[in-house]
Amino acid sequence: EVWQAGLRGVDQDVPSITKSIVNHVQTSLARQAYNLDDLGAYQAAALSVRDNLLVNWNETQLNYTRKNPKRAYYLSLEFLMGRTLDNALLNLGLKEQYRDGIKKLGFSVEDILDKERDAALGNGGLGRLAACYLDSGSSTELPLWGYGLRYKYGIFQQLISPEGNQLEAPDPWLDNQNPWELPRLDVTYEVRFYGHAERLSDSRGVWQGGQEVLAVAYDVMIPGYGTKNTNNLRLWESKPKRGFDLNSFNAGNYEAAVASSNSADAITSVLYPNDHTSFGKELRLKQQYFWTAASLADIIRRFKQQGKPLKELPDFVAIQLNDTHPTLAIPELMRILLDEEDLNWEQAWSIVTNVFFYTNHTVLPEALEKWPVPLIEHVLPRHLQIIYDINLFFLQAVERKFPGDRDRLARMSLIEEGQPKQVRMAHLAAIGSRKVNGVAELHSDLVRTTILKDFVEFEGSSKYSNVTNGITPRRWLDQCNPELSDLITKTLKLDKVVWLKDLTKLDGLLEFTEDAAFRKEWAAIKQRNKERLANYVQTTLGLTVRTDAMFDVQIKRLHEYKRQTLNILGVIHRYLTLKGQSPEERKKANPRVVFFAGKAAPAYYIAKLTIRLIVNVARVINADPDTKDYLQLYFLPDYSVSLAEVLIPASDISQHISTAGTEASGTSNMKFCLNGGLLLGTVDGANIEIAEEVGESNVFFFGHLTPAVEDLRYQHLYHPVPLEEKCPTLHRVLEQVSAGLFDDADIYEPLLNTIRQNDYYLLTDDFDSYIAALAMVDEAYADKEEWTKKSIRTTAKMGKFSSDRAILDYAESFWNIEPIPVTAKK
Ligand code: DL6
Repeated sequence: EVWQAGLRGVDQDVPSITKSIVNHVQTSLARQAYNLDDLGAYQAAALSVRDNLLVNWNETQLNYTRKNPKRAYYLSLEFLMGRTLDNALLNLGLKEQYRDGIKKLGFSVEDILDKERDAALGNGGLGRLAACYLDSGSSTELPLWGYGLRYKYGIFQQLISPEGNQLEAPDPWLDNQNPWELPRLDVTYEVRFYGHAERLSDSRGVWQGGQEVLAVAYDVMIPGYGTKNTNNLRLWESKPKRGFDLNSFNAGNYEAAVASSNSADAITSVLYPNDHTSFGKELRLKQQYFWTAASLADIIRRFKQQGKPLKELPDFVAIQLNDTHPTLAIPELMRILLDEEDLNWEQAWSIVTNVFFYTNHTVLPEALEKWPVPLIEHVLPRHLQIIYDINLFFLQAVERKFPGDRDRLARMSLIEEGQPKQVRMAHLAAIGSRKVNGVAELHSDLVRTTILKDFVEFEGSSKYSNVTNGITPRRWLDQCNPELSDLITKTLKLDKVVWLKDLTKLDGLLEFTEDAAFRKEWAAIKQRNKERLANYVQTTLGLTVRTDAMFDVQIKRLHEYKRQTLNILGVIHRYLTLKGQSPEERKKANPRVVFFAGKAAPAYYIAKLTIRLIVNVARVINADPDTKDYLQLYFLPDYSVSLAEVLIPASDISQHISTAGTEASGTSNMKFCLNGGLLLGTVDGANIEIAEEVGESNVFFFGHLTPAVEDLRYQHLYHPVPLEEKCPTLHRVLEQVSAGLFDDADIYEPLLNTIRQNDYYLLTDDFDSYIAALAMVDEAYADKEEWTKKSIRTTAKMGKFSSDRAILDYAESFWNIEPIPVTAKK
């Protein structure tokens, strides 16, 4: 009773909020009101909001413990969360109260929101998807936890040198402390590396010696929208098991004394900044094992607290593998069940193959993970034995179904022959999982018909399915575009919570497309969002953007397959065309401002050269008095979730122009369309499903289709046609770049040669239809009323792309879990 009486909620009226912020200033930050700056005000406000989250988080976890439902766990090496304060305020429904409270204390809520650093523990789409899924898991009240790594340094900060080169600086995001995490210094596990493994019987073994490292838990609360449910994201930090080696220290050998502690700390020190490449580095392998071993130990400890036998694990636990990065969880669970729990092979394999689910996020060959056998043998000797055993039993089964088909056995083996041999992680993930899915219809078809074709033939197609990605409408509309959100609420005459939790309700906007007053409000909001972006560019770069032009945006990781190069060559084509016109002719042009943002992997030379080209073309174009009224170009450095929140609501048209069949889904395409931006794209990934929803007349498609790609590549190799014959327009553009119109002559030759020579990504095949599509966009934009109608229709038809739909699909079709709402206290 004393405890019960002591338990309190948090008062949420404005006076209580100001009191709580002041309290945190004094007691948590040990600061005084008279010298409090925006950063201090942010920290105190964040701690005050955190108090609310903690109450909900505790109730949610207690509720799970009491009801003991089946739970799902999302294992992802990346969670690209962005900022938390604004999102937490909106999800808790406390934005207005905090706005008032903060104002009463003499601060502005916008200024203090701006002080938060992004949590940038991810590279791009895969990590941001994981963050959207956590938001949706809590909002739909599913018992879903995330597991990841607490990198000390997130994705690097991107700087652009005066010459236009990308430079990288570390991202010490934890330097100002992180009010959103709860260190759980009592939740720790020991994780072993190296040492030696022995077989004790056919299936059992023992693994000893080597290095032991501690995994320490940090919990991040994930508030749901319109519910008290607040799930958990558990991030692991590596720590040495022993501080340092006292013997070496006493002998005066300080370096040796701290060596092992340094190597333990290194495991979670930095996020690998590669997107779509697998490098086979030992530290990366250690990250993957460290994280999967700690997460599994935690999941099994929680399961065991129920006192149930391990064979019931699949009735209580579903584990989603976000790409192949956590695939070591499969041999690790086998190791635990065989070596520690004494189960036989059949029992263990049956549990494993009913617990795991695998999502593939790319079919690009360079991104499919393979680990050298000698490296696994060195770092994880027992796991290599288990992988070999899994492979043996699996290939025996394949041989029984397809007797004598040796090529098939070689193709399907977990081990790729070569110097050295390599373990194919996608094969291991596929055979160790209950379900396998791609992330958009086309992509899932490609998974089934290309990289995992043999597996579909062997196991049957019902295991291989699709879940099209989604995005959370809370962050990607309500938070980033509050005016549009308010207009929608007013127009639909629905409580905001209703349509933000059932996005198909946006459909109701369709009947207003013919309402001129509504269109005027819609267009005015777009205009103000463009001014907000222009303001951002003015304050951060000191450049003046004209806001009466069409805003054309391409923001994503720099990669050849995403074809930012096609876009910049299109911009140069437009520039050269304008230059060739008389001043009178030029006046007919539709003014356009083109924005690029995105990071290149530090070692990706061609992608970095593309950035340099964009920056230098921008320098020339923006200074040219003949054209600057018709064409402006900006490369915005250091792309982040927070920058996307400013760019996306401001776009009239956005570009998603990957070579057909290469972009698994894309998710920024969904974000732009949700905010009433139209889409210019190839027939690829989720672009296709967006067009199915909004209607082909509201998107601008161009380029060759997926089935043509292989043939075209074959033609390039065996029947090349000189560029001046094949595509004279593109030839003219490349000649100007080579001649040094934008930078030193020759500097871009390596980039241009990828197009002139092999052209793997088909720029020469798609350039003319791309230019034609850009012209169609110009023509459509000239009729502003019609354009606004298209914009409204686009937003109205985006219901399918809510991440709530996607997560509920995983919950029902894969994990078999149900919503567990936090019940009101008695
Ligand atoms: O599924 C999320 C996201 C997709 O939207 C992108 O199309 C896809 O390129 C991306 N894939 C990766 C693969 N990386 N690895 N490993 O990031 O996933």
